[in-house]
Amino acid sequence: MTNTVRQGIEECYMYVTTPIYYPNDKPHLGHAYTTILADVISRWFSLLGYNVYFLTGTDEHGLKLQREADKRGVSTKEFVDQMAGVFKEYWKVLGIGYSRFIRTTEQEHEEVVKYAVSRLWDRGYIYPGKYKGWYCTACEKFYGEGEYIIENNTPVCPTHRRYLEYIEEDTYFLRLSLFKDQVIKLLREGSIVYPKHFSDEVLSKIESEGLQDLSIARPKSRVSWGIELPFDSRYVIYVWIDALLNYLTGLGYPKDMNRVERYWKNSVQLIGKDILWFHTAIWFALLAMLDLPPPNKLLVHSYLTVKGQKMGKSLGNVVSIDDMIKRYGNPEVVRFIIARIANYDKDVEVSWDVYDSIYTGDLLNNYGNLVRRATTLTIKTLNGRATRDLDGEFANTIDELKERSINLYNSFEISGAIKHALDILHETNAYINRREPWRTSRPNQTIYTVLEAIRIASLLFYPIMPVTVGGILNSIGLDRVGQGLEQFRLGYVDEYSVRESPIPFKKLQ
Ligand code: ME8
Repeated sequence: MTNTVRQGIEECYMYVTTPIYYPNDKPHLGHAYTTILADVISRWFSLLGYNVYFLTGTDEHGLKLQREADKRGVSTKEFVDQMAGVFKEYWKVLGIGYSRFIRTTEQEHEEVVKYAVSRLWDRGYIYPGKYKGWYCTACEKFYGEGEYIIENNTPVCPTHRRYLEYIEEDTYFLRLSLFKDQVIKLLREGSIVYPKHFSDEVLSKIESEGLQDLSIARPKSRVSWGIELPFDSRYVIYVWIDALLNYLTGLGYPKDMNRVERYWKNSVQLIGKDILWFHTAIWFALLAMLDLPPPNKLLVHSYLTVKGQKMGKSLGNVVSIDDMIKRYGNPEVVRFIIARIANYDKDVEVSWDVYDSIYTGDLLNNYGNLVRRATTLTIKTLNGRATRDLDGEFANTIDELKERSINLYNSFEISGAIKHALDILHETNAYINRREPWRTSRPNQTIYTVLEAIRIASLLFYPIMPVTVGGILNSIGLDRVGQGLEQFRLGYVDEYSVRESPIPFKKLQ
């Protein structure tokens, strides 16, 4: 990936997406988790010079929204309009720099869904039939035998722990079964799904249960809030088919296929593991039916948990984004903590103790103190000016950590990338202690090298805390962050002009 950047940045396009969230309530820390990771990835590749298009939004159709609006006594349209605004507000506070916020109730999207479904119908991928089964409204999903739990002799949703509803109705099916071998091939041979064990999980499910045709229509008598099925007005389209297609609407499908192709080739889709099946078995098949390749990368992360249970509205154990912002007084600290704890493989338990120690250890004592120490030293011993004179030996140590961090960023391992950036700061603190620049009459080399190390670590933090890092760089005389890898070279800056000694992070109350 690094090489591609060097070859010519005008060629590099990237498409980053988050799931579109159900706006039945305000977003919680679980939604922020995926959205912050996606934003950091977007900002990282933009920093390298990629042309990144970042899509997020809200999934506004289906029974879940219809029922929630009924409960609150407002029309569904009014409700989703209001809630989409709430999501945008949160993302603004958290500095989420999306390129487009898509809503599935937009006319453009409705047209795309009708177009795509008509195409599937014309090609014979859809046929009428009857469906019987147990349905979870919270998941908007039918559960087959063996997939649900039994409590009091009644099927219960394994995710939401609530009773399933028995539904028997006429519907239309999508011939997913036709694409079974193709999906298996993509999962087995491709390196689309990361981490890989998630694709193995889907593979073994398909191998043991097959890939069943999917019911994709809901009678309006039961679900009225949805996009009408183009060839039978008694039905609306299943919310998941509607929702998945948002990723194509976001790029201008089908009107601007050049643009779709340009970005889709290098698409990076982030999801939580709860919606893995939809984004592999169903999504890959749906794309194939429309003659489109699967995404380039599907990044799947595990859950934020509270007492071992997935955090979620249905379980009533959500940690609020507001509480976290209030605690640290800076939304960018929330971004840092989330990026620092992020884990694709394992669930992460929410813990204020861990969060506090990240804040105090990494930001206040490590980063903040080093910046203060270095700037004070520059002002006291060099009148605020340090000129290029790199200590080659120490620069090598920093270089190695920097390369590791960049490589991890390029493979989407954000928390690992942060760890190496923090190591740069640790090493630099130790280097100052060893060199004691205040004791020598010629401290320029040490101080210049220290400022370079701070600059490199700051660049590595830039996608996570753009405003805070921008302020820190400013205080050492650097006005703007450039694009491309060249700026990551040690010795890149001619001269530092330190104006002030900032206090970027304050002690916790
Ligand atoms: O599933 N830990 O929307 P949704 C980690 N509309 N991530 C979490 C989380 C947790 N405890 N809770 C939520 C939907 N998330 C559909 C998606 S896409 C075409 C349609 C995050 O509001 C995580 O990204 O239920 C998860 O996949 C997503 O929110 C589910 O959001």
